[in-house]
Amino acid sequence: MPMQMGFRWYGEGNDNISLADIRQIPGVSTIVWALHDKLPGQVWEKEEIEKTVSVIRAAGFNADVVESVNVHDDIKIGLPTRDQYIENYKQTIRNLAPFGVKVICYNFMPIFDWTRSDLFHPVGDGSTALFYQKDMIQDDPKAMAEYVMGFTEKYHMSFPGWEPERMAKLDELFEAYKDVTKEKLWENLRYFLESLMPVCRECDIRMAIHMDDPPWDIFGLPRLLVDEASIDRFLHMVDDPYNCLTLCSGSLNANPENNVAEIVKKHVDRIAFAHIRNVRHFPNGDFSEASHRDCDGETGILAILRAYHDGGFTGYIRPDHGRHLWDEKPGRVRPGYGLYDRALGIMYMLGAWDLMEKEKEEK
Ligand code: CS2
Ligand code: MN
Repeated sequence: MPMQMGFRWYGEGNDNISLADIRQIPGVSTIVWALHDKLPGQVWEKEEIEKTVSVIRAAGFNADVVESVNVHDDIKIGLPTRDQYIENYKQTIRNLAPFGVKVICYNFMPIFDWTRSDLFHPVGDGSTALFYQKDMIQDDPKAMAEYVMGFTEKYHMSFPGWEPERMAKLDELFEAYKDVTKEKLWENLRYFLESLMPVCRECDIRMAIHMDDPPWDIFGLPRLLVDEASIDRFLHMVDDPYNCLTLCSGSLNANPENNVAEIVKKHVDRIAFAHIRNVRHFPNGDFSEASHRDCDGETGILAILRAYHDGGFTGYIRPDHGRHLWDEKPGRVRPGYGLYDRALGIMYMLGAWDLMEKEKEEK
């Protein structure tokens, strides 16, 4: 089974990009999807799943990867109510299985998903990209949340992990997390995964945790999946072939100390889903997202692709955030998820991959 190329799609009426557009990108087999109107903790019903999957299949793709089934805060906090939410999560896994879903991507970040200070920062060539200005993300989560939520309101888009229902209760959420130390959060993650593993085995669905983005504590909230040591810890903690990673190169390499290619070499068997994103670092700790071309950032895209290839990777891979190009202005594109740069990224990845395959055949 070769590696399979995916493309994240937000669904009909929720994404300016159509499946017909995606069909024209060479080599894409898999649509990475989700039911974006579901709140964390709700069961995904079979009829709802069927609706989206049938649209994806009719366009000639498989729907093997879901990103994400988001985890309810009560599970992360470790409240007694978590057991009901874990039961709901199991039911969602069971409901996804008959539709051929093989991988569920999720994250275990308290309160916020990816965090940036600017969603449309000039890259220098006329395009824009997501940007992180370190001194703007220090101690005031409200300012950052208002910026992101202001954007979502203005352009009528909501971002997964930034549900307005949750963001409206920021004070309460911070209060609820106040005693959740890093060790508690690890314990709560273990509890969650150990409960799910039997169902995952029965359904042949791998749980694939996404790296924390950025990979350090923000606003006093602990973050777990941040480097090689924490990834080792995670995989040992629940040492099960169904407990896997979504290895996001750009999230990890926001810390330039993280050598992503080395981590791929070490854990290729436990990576169910590869996110390829390139990052450009600035000396003051700021970073910008970049094109997938190796020399446009410092993440080591070619070394990473080589590590997947030579490691015999047979999982799913997708371009992660790209820049916004040409007519992709605010309001016309989901930040990080335009059509053009991700399509270019795919061609870059497949170019490198095809060449490595050729070299292997000739040997
Ligand atoms: C992001 C995240 O890096 C990424 O892929 O866009 O929002 C990611 O989808 C979630 O953290 C996964 O749960
Ligand atoms: Mn990612």
